[in-house]
Amino acid sequence: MGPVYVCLPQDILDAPCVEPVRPTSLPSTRILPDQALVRSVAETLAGAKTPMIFVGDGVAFSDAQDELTVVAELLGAEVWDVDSGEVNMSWSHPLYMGMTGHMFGEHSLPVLRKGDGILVVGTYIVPEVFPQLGDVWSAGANVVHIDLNGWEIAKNHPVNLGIVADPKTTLAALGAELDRVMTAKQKGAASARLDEARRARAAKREADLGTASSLRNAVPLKMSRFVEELAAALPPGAIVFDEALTSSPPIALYLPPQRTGSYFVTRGGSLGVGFPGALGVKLANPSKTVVGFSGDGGCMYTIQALWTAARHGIDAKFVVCNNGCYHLLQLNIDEYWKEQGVPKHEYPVPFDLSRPAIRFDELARSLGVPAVRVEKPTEIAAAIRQALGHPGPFLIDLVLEGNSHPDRIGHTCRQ
Ligand SMILES: Cc1ncc(C[n+]2csc(CCOP(=O)(O)OP(=O)(O)O)c2C)c(N)n1
Repeated sequence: MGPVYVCLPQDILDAPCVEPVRPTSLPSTRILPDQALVRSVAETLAGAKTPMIFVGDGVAFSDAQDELTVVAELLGAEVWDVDSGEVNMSWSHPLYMGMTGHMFGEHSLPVLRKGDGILVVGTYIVPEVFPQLGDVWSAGANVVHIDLNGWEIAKNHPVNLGIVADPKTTLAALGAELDRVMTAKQKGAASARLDEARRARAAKREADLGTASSLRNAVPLKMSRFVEELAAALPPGAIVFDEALTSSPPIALYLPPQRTGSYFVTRGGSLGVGFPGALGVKLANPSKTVVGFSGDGGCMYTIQALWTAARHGIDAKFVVCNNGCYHLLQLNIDEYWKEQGVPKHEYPVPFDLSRPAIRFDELARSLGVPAVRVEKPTEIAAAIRQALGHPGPFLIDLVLEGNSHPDRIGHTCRQ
C-alpha cells in the first residue's frame, strides 16, 4: 500500500525463468478482536461528550465504508480523513468533515484537540510537513486506534488502547456493541449532534452553491462553472482522479465522492500523479468514464502520460486547471509570511507560469491526444460533449482565473 521499487539486475533479466508462475497468496486479514475489547471500546466512546473519528485509507482497503458510517451515526461523531487518497466515507454525509491535511499541524491541532473520546481507524496520526510538536490530543482524552498496520499504532502520539484488527469486522462489532451499551440519554445526545451536523452541512452547501452561481458567467472562468456542467454530463459511475489542487473544492461541491473506488487523490502531496493516475484508474475500470484533473503546474511533471494514453489507446479524459501559476505555493507562502511576521506582498515571480503561456491543447495534440482550449463559459458545454463523445483520450485545457503577472516576467527574470 505504498511506493514499491523493484530492481531486476541485468543477469536476472537475461536468465530464463524455469520456475512455475503461481498466483500471489494473500492471507486473510479479517481479524476480529476479543469481544471484551470491543465492549470496552464501545463503553469508552459511548461516554464521550465529544467523540471524534479519524480515518485513513485502511478503511477503504478493508471495504469498511458502511461499517464506519454506522459507527459515526451511532456516536454522532465527526469523521475526519487524515490525508487519505481514497473514499473512506461519503463526502456528502453530514458527519464527514474532510481532511486534516498534510501541511500544517497548526491547522489540524484544533480538530484533534476537540474530542474527549477518539477513535482512529486505518491511518497514521498525523503526517504533516510542518507538524505540531508535543501532544496533539486534549488532556484526558481517551484514544482508541484500530488498524491492520500495527506499526502506526501509538507511533507518534499516545494511544490508550491499540488494537491490531480489521476495520470492517471490528467496526461492525463495535456498531452492534455501541447499540447495546449506549444509554437512551447518550443516544439522544448523539442524534442531536447528527441533526446539528445535518443543519450545518445544508447551510454550508446552500451558501457554496449561491457563491458559485453568482460567479457562473465570470471571465476569466471559475472552476465551479466547469464542474457544474461536467457533473450534469457525466454518466453514472464515472471516476475522478483529482489533482486539481486549489481548483479542487468545486469538484467536492458538484461531484462529491460517494463510494470507495469512485474518487482518488494523491496521498502525500507529490505532484504529477493526476494524469498517470487517471490512466491507471481507466485500465482498472475499462467500462467506466474516467476524468483526471491536474493543475497546470503539476501537469508539467508528467505530461508525457498523454503520449502513453495515445500509444495504448487508454480512453481517459484529462482536464488541465490552467490558472497560470503555482497557486498552492502562493497560499503556502502567505502562511509562512504570517508565521514570520512578514507583511503580505507580491508573490515570487517563479510561482508564475503565465509567460510564455503554455498551450496544453497544442501539447496534447503533439503527443497524439485531441484537445480543446476553453476560455469562456459558453465554450464549456461543447468541450465536455466533445471530450465525452470522443472514443479515446481527450484533453480540455481549461483557462481559469489565476494570480499571474505576465508583465513582470522578462523584466524581473530576464526571460
Ligand atoms: C514532486 C513535487 N514537486 C514540488 C512540489 C511542491 N508544490 C506543491 S503545490 C505546487 C504548485 C502546483 O501548481 P498547480 O499544479 O498549477 O496547481 P495550483 O496550485 O495552481 O492549484 C508545487 C510546485 C510537490 N508537491 N511535489
